[in-house]
Amino acid sequence: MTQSTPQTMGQQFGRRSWAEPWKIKMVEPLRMVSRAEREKALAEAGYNTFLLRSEAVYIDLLTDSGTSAMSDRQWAGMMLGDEAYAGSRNFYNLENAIQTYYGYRHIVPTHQGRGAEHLLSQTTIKPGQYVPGNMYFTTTRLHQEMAGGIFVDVIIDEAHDPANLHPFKGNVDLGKVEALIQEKGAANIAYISLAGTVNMAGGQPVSMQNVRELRALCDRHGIKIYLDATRMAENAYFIQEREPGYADKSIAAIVLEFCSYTHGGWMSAKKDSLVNIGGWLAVNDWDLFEELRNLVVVFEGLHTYGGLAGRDMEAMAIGTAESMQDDHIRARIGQVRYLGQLLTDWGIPIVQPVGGHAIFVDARRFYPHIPQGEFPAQTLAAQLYLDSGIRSMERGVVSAGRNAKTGDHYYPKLELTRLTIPRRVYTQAHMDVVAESLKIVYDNREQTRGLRMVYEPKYLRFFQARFEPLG
Ligand code: PLI
Repeated sequence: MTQSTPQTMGQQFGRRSWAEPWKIKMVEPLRMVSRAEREKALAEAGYNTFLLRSEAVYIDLLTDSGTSAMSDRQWAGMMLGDEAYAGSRNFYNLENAIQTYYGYRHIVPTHQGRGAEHLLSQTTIKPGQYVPGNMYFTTTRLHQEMAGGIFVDVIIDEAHDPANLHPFKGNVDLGKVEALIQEKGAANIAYISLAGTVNMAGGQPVSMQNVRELRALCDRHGIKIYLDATRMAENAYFIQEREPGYADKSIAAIVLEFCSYTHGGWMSAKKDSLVNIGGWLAVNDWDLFEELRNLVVVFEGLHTYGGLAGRDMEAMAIGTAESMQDDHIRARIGQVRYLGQLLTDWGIPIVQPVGGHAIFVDARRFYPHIPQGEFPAQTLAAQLYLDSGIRSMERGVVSAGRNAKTGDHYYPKLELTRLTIPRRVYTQAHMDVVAESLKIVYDNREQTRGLRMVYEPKYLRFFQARFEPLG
């Protein structure tokens, strides 16, 4: 798969730059927002960056979801949309791309990742069953719980320590899975919910050895593994870089091998696959596919469009192929690391090693004087916006939500503020601005006070909760 490009030639000649394998053809102007405007906008948004209007944002690092710049080829694909209600040719192109790059047999398109999570949860979880996963993700766990499942975190302990330098902090602790099987019985485990690069742990990867061993363990007990493949191409980069035997394998070959150890997977194509909307669910088992294909028409749309326009499926098919190009991933992770290195050099506490899609600032160490109940990571996101109009996101106690049974806050060990880098959107100079602003906020940390939550929605509260400053 690796073609001879300036990137790979650069490697041969000993150059180290991760420079992007593309140039810019169209630009979208950014607006600088004044301090007075930022103060007003933040207060109106209840100190929640999700509630800011994007017009009030200068550099938007809220998420890498649906925020990618599409390529000229993807835009050309949009013009080839076959908007037939049934049997659109774009669906077959998408099906072919998923079968080629992820290796799964039967494909169901969905409008985005959580649509797929909904269908998978409803068809595979019986109420009261356990769903072990390598750390929770917000929408994933909620859909599992709404289907009656009980999420159990089986990620290795190192993942909960922001300073631990384990190269595969997304790995499943096989001992924890074994213990759960012994305690609850294999029949009471719905499936293993495995994520490639673990978002909430800081974009941390899973090794090939780990998934291989997990599969062997699951086979002994007849348990299925379903993969959240949302950032699996990024996971493959870390395997290529860090795992013995994979340095000469392409990203595409690594993804294919990894997926072969799982029974199916789902995707928020808004991340790796470089589109603004779209997702899918794919399984190898025909009977499960039959159920999914039936259920998708209830919630998403016919099984050949799943809530998407034909043009969206075409852009997704093309984006899937582009996401597997070695040069693309190298530049993608290179940019994230560039920002991470600046912050590390300036002594700002971030999750190490730097992961795939974002820099996660360790808000506990950033604001040691703000207790977790006063939302240090939410506070940091608010302060960064106030300083420069840069939008980030809380990934701590607010995102973790409440235990559905007891009603108590979950208090995760990780209290993080995420600076998420959209794909192919911002430049190295933008990364410099982000680092400079964070440094100013860090220098002023001692004067900063926390927040109080004044409105809390029932589901996924981080999206719409409102806060007021303390003190
Ligand atoms: O936002 P969706 O519904 O397309 O996908 C949900 C979803 C599933 N899995 C993982 C690992 C995600 O990161 C994810 C969505 N993530 C968002 C929106 C994010 O900002 O990270």
